[in-house]
Amino acid sequence: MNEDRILVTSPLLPDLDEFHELLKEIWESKWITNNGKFHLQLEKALCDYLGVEYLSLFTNGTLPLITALQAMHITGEVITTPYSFVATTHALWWNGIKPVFVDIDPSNCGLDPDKIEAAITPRTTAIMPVHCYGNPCDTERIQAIADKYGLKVIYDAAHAFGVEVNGESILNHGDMSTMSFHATKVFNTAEGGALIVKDAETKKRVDYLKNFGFAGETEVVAPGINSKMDEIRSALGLLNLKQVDEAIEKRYQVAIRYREALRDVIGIRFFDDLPGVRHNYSYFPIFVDAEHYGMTRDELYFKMKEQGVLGRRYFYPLISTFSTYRGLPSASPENLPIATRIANEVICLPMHHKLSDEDMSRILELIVGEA
Ligand code: T4K
Repeated sequence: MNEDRILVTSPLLPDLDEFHELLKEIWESKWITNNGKFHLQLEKALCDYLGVEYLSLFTNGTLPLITALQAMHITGEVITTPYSFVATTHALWWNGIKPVFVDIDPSNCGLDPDKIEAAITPRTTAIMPVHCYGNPCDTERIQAIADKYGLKVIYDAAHAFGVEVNGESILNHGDMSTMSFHATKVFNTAEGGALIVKDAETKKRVDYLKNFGFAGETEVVAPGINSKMDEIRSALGLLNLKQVDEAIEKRYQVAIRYREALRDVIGIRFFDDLPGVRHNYSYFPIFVDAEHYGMTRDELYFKMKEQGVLGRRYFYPLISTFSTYRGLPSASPENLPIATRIANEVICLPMHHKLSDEDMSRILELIVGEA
């Protein structure tokens, strides 16, 4: 492995001795999964940190999506975005639900509320938007449409750890929100995730569903799955939570430097902070307009790659172009012109708490020609 490579991200890891201490406790207790002490502590700590009332931990960020749909008995068609990680749409497919792709708003890369109503049919039961890169969707307009047509809203908030709008957690919008705590996320438990719900009754149901549907030693109330977070990952989460604010602050400093250096580069677009939003700087996407920049996105991407700077083209190709989905009427590029263009323009630059000034100079030199 080339030690000089700069990767798109680097996982937040706690002090190994501190982790050892918690591992010792786990070893001594001989309780390593199924609603253990650290699992309960992490659920509580995350509720406090995120400003939500009911959160259920999961083993990854995909199973809460699948479980949310199960918990609300969603069927038929669900309106969603093609501009996301495949897990968003796969969760629908695994529930036998037909995804209906709607185009995105270039100002936040989330579902475009102006285009949702035209996609609603008598079979539509829900909307599943994504707070892409942690940019908040237009939750008010999406909710107004959902209320008008009696639809549920499930936010895939995998990127939105700690994001707030006017001091309020973004996770309190819609009927449910899901999170990913994968190694590549701002906050991680190696693999992990969560489902945020609105009331104690629903949390109870979700907790049954993630434990095979067991509501007691001998009673199974639903066809559940196994998606319980174990004690080792929960302990990792508790330690990472203590340092996540510092990591977000470091990411913010990276974002500032990128923005300063790229502001006047013709043909490169990026996001600025939105008023009233506490961002988490989970990703730093740039969008390359080949005509004005003088190089295509892929030319820049591979030039960076050759030099050991491994950005990622999140989210290219669009989910709607994958073989499972491309036959759907809503998957046609004509239906998704903005998402299609943006997927061909995007590079997520390296963004993490360990990025050094030298790393950033190297990255920027490749894009701007100066450090
Ligand atoms: N919804 C949305 C909107 C999502 O973005 C995701 C996941 C999900 C749902 C599903 O959540 P999970 O079930 O995954 O919890 C990565 C992640 O695996 C995935 O979690 C994430 N989104 C997606 C956007 O990115 P890959 O295939 O790009 O990962 P990989 O292995 O290429 O890693 C990316 C870079 O991260 C590597 O270049 C190096 C670095 N890295 C990675 C790992 C795993 C490390 O430095 N250390 C590590 O341990 O999908």
